[in-house]
Amino acid sequence: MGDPVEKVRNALVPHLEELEDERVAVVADIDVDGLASAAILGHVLQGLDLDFVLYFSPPANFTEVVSGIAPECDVLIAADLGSTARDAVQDARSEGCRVFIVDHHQVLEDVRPDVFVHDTRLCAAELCYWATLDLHERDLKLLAAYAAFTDYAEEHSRVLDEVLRRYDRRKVYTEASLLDYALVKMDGDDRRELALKLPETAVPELDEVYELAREAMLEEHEVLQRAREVAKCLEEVVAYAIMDDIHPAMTGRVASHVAGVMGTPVGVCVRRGKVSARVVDGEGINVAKAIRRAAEKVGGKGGGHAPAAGGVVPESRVDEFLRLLAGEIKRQIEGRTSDE
Ligand SMILES: [Mn+2]
Repeated sequence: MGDPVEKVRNALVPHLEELEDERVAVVADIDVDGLASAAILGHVLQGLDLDFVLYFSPPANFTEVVSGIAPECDVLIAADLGSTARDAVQDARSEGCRVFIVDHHQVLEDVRPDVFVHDTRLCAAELCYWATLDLHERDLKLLAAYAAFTDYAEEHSRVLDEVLRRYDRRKVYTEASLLDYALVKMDGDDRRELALKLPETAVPELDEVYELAREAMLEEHEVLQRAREVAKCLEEVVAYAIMDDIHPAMTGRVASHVAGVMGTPVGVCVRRGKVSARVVDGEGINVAKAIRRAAEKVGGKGGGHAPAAGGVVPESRVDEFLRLLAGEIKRQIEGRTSDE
């Protein structure tokens, strides 16, 4: 596969440099990876003196958000999104919009953007970082490093490596975590404002980040306490909590927490038919694959990364889905054991 950094280095530069009067829209995911991607792309587009707007969308709303934006722009850049959105990309292109995608999610269908910067080994912000490197007027490594950490994309990250040689890891991880929590309490306007500030302003200087992070941490504390009370176990391999009233950004945190508390390799949180799953201990388990197979059997769908994935299933069939999922995980574990 080659070195991912060399593969994407400056890949976006010629495509951005040839833009002049085009209206550019950046659509990024709502987590730190999306925020840092938007911050890096925003910095570059500003430097090129282009007309651009930053938008944020969770993956589940991407198609809808794109259909609203596409008529208003000439170039659409999807960051940390898009790899699984064939129809949205097609629709935008048929509106006369050129589509650039910078993403690290697994490609399951034939998406055909005009420009595709893709590698599953680096987080999207790091792909944005390397793909625009020669256009940076400031050092943006720290932003990409925050995302590599919060997206669990540390293994192949070159920016995180370089940043940790320069700074103590407590600084890097604390700032990344503060952003991660604060984002839970932010709306689209807050995120846009923050993404535009970040290339110029250090996280410790951002009062709003501390205030919102504290609110989110308190909420998480309360949610995890309740999760422990409702958590149940299936086949000794999956722990799950069904919590319909929590903030959507809390589901991944609940999933890993219940697994840790119950001592299972996989944790799941279900919120109104939306599923989040995390592998906490179980090398070789592919929870994205397990979710996809179990969800399809109950008329839902799913996907993501091997250690962290999500899906949507009909609310009336959640119990059935969870049993199927536990069966899939169990099969994966047993398959692996028999290979050894
Ligand atoms: Mn990401």
